[in-house]
Amino acid sequence: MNFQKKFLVAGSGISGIGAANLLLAKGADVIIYDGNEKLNKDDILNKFPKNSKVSVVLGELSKELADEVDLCVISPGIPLRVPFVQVLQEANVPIWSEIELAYQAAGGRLAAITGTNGKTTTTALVGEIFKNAYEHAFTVGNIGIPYTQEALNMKEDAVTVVECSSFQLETIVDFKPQVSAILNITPDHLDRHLTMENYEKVKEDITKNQDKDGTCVLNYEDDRLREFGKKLEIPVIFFSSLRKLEEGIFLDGEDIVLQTKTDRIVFVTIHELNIIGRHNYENAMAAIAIAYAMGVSVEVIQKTLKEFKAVEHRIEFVAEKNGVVYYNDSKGTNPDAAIKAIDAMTRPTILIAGGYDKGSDYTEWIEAFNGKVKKMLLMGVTGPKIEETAKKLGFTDCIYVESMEEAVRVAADLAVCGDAVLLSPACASWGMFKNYEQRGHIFKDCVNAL
Ligand code: UMA
Repeated sequence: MNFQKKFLVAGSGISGIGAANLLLAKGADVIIYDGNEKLNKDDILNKFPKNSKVSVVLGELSKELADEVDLCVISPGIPLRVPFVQVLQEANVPIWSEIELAYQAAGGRLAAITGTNGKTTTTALVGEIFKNAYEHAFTVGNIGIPYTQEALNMKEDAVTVVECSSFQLETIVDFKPQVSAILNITPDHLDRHLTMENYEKVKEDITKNQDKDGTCVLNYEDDRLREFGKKLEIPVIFFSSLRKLEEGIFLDGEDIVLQTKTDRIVFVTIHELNIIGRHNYENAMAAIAIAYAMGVSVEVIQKTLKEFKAVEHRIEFVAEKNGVVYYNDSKGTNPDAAIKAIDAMTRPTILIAGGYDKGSDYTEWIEAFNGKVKKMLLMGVTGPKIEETAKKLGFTDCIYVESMEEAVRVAADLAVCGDAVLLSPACASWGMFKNYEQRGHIFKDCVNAL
């Protein structure tokens, strides 16, 4: 692609900085735009080498500036309906996702993973398999390392796995992985995508440029994905944790088995894995299917599966204090993810929940408490909405807390030997914390300080 253009990079978070650095390295002119006028321009400029061809614009975006730029690379956290995007659209400026820019600049082969839940664990596992299989392997995307940050290091022999959020997929153009995967689709981010149909369509777009040389890995137990897979005109590998498939990857008793037209390969038994819960067996199956479709040997996949440990912030064991076990599931940012954490609990549980309002419905999550949750400590703006739903379902043991410090202190006071304390908010962290990682770290610090 031709980089001798004027690019507007929207957002000065890690994606924006990654995108701007890539463009500068290619000789482009870059304007970084951020809607937050309280940011300090020099702080942003200091992230680049001196005399870089980069300038910073904060606050409102003028029509004159929009007329000057050839292309906008947008950070995932920016919704398309904000006014400055409309100014750009009126000026006919193409808008590219940050992952589109990285894709255009990178070499080598690519696997891309999306889904409402499990995508970080699956991406991390595929990344480990690639690391064990290839000399130049990369793990990037929503997992926390911007794809643009590494794209120029990806030469023709590179093998990359990218975790894709719906936010990132919304503005792809030619993005074309060899192997794509959609793990599941349940309600999330409806404040941004507005309807389930929009959200599903954006996720399914991960396959939109793939052809018969590519493969798509899909969850057979997700009704919509099953139907989607049957209509896809590219090879599909289904996985299922609930039934044996004629062809595909599934649980056969305690074995994870791949059945092809000609072969039956037993990859691992679930007891050999270090990740627990049915959702994690699904993540392992998806990872096996992706790696197998990318051509990794059975032996390398098997070895990595046995070594791989749970990812931070996902039902992560923190500590045992006075017979009470503390788990950090800060990545439980929507009801469906939080149900998986509740399901994995084997002790009476004090639950810390609540946060930013993404427009989720909490009914199924509270129903999943199933007598296991003794008390729920609520924080953030969703507290009253959660309490209201809980009351309707007959759960009345709610206590409001103002901070994570207070939540952990109250939980420790209430817990008795044999209980679990679980941070699994069912909500995003925004508003109280920078991100779910910060929320999880603060929780762990508070627990360790008890
Ligand atoms: N901004 C605007 N206008 C807006 C909104 C934001 O100018 O309307 C600016 C902010 O002022 C800020 C910048 O945009 O300066 C932030 O950009 P960003 O929100 O895209 O954040 P990044 O730091 O670039 O991180 C992003 C992802 N964040 C989001 O999608 C919200 C990270 O995913 C991802 O790890 C990173 O790119 C690298 O790819 C986080 C996330 O919460 C973990 N993802 C969601 C999830 O997993 O559910 C989708």
